[in-house]
Amino acid sequence: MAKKALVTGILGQDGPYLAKLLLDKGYKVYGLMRRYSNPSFDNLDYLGITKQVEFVEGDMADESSLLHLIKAILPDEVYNLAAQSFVGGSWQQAKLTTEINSLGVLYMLNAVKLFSPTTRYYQASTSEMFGLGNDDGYQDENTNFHPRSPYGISKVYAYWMTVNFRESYGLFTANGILFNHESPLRGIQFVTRKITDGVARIKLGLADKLALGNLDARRDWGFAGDYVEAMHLMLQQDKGDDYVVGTGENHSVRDFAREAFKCVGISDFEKYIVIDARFKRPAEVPDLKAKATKINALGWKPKVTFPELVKMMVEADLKRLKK
Ligand code: GDR
Repeated sequence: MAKKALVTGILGQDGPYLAKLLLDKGYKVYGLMRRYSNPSFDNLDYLGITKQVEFVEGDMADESSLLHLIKAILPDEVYNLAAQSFVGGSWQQAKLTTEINSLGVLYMLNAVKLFSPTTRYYQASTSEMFGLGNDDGYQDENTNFHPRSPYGISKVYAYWMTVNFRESYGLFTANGILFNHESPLRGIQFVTRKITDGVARIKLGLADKLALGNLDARRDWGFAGDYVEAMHLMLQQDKGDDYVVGTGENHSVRDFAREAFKCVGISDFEKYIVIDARFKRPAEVPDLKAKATKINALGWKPKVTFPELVKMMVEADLKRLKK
């Protein structure tokens, strides 16, 4: 019988890539959806899989909906990708961020424990938990957490709850501590997509400036399509565990912009950038770089390089805007 996977965050960036991977492997994929008046299936459509996903209604903030769904589906695997995932917005919406990213995880784990304790559970943890974690120049599974935003704090709670359900009740749970991962499906408010969209607009004469915040922040950027393979791999192991996932290379926001402008033949790129304080954060995470040897040892490696990723995103935005 086909394995059943419940994917939350199905309309986001990672949900569609993961759903595609699981469908290709023969899974039946259930996608958790909130009750929207106007949901956007664009990202699933982009990968051509909207019709293959079975949508189920529920909300991470509504425990009873999750209890009901887990009981009804009895999934082999749950991938919890649902989140208020925008770090920059989490200061303004700290409570909502906590309800979805922290309590939602508690509700989901509880539903699994009560109704489907053999389900394998994946938690979308994040490098934002490290924050100012150490100054070794990289972060791995042993790095301490010092989150710098309500978002990062909400994810630390979820991380530990995921560990605790493993240790307390013997559930198979895994934390994927993913560093930044991008794609043409990335939301427009995140810096990479904001840059590639802005560069495409400037190239096509639709804009003349690109407003950004801190250009010096450094991130370890990989391709989302590669990272969903790591998620699946974690749940195929003998026991649940926690893994850092990243490329081991980092670049500044300025580097990303330079590379993106280079893709459209613009080298004097800084003249198009204006610094807008609204895009700076009350507390910044200055520098993240993964040491992913643990997941590498399971056979996972990123395939798309930094220049390939930037080019893929710029080209997708050019194509979209030309339409
Ligand atoms: P991040 O991603 O906060 O790392 O979290 P984001 O792309 O928003 O910011 C990356 C860095 O760029 C700086 N920056 C700007 N950011 C945005 N959004 N807009 C700007 O104009 C801008 N200018 C500079 C930021 O200050 C920051 O340093 C992402 C999310 O997907 C999380 O959900 C996920 O957990 C982590 O990646 C891993």
